[in-house]
Amino acid sequence: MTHATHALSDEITTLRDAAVTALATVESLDKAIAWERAYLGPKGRVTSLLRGLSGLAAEDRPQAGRDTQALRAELAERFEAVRERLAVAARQRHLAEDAIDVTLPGRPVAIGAAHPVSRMIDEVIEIFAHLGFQAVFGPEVETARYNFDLLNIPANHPARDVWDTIIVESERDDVVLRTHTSPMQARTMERIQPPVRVIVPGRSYRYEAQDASHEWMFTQLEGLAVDEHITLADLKGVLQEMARQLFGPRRRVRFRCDFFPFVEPGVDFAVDCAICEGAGCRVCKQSGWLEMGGAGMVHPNVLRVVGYDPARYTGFAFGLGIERIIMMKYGVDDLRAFAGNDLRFLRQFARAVV
Ligand code: FA5
Repeated sequence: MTHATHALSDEITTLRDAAVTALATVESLDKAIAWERAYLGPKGRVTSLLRGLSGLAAEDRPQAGRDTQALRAELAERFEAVRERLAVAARQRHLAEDAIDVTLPGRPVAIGAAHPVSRMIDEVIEIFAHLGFQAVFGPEVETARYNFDLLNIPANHPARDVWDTIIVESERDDVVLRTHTSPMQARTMERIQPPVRVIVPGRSYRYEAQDASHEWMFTQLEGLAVDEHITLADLKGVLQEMARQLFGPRRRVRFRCDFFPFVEPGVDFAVDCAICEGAGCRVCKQSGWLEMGGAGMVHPNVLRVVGYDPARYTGFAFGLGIERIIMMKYGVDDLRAFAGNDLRFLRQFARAVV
């Protein structure tokens, strides 16, 4: 063995040790490939060694060639083993990360919920359905004829001022946003003959300053029943039943005289406060009663203009504020919250709609 082959064999041993040590620390596929490039690639250290063999004496070359090729083969084999191990580990990690743990609770999905006003409309529709009333809906943009004239409120009559009306700009000067749901009284009676039993939930608009109990847009519930022999006692019974269903079994209804041009007699009605059982509290402002709306026996003129015979038919009508019901039921003290779009308020009523 010549001096040159000795030196080469040392170099092979050193290179082998370095390569094996470096490979032992490789922990990722990227690093393994970098290692392969450093030792076995075209510019790698083993390749350079092979190239250097041409400088050896001819008799030394075959052995040196075999040794270097053996080193190359060994390192390639070791690299392949490491690469395979890392590839398997990476695949398993991937699988584990992607795996679905079916025992985990699902991620909550944000779905909408019905607005408290919509929910209360559904609730009253249900209550009145059991009392034989059908829900009907009418236009929010109305003519003065339905909003006023057919309700026994002629033009220039001072009673018109009671409803601060928002007038809709149009070619005609008699288009308004309905100030109440009462225009549906005439619209319904024009369409059908008695017996009539309808409720009308819907938005109403008034040119009104906003405060804790007034909005320019609010929701009313109208009720209308026309038949032979209907009396004020029927009105009271229906409203009392509604109050019981909404606020609890012991509720009572109070009527006091009031004036609305389309009823005679007219009343305002209140329900005794469910929160304090009539003793007086913050919600009923210490009165024991909660004002709900107006009502009365349908005025003969209102029956007459739609072609009903007031000598044969009588009826009752009522109108109340839906927001007001919700305020009483849940102790909400500011009506502006309903159209305020504050999710913290709305979420208190949210029951997921599925
Ligand atoms: C009326 O609107 C009559 N149409 C009710 C009626 C119908 C009487 C049938 C007789 C027969 P009034 O203006 O009082 O009446 O309104 C009735 C209810 O609507 C009020 O008690 C209140 O609960 C609600 N309401 C009226 N104005 C507003 C407002 N600006 N904001 C919120 N709620 C209101």
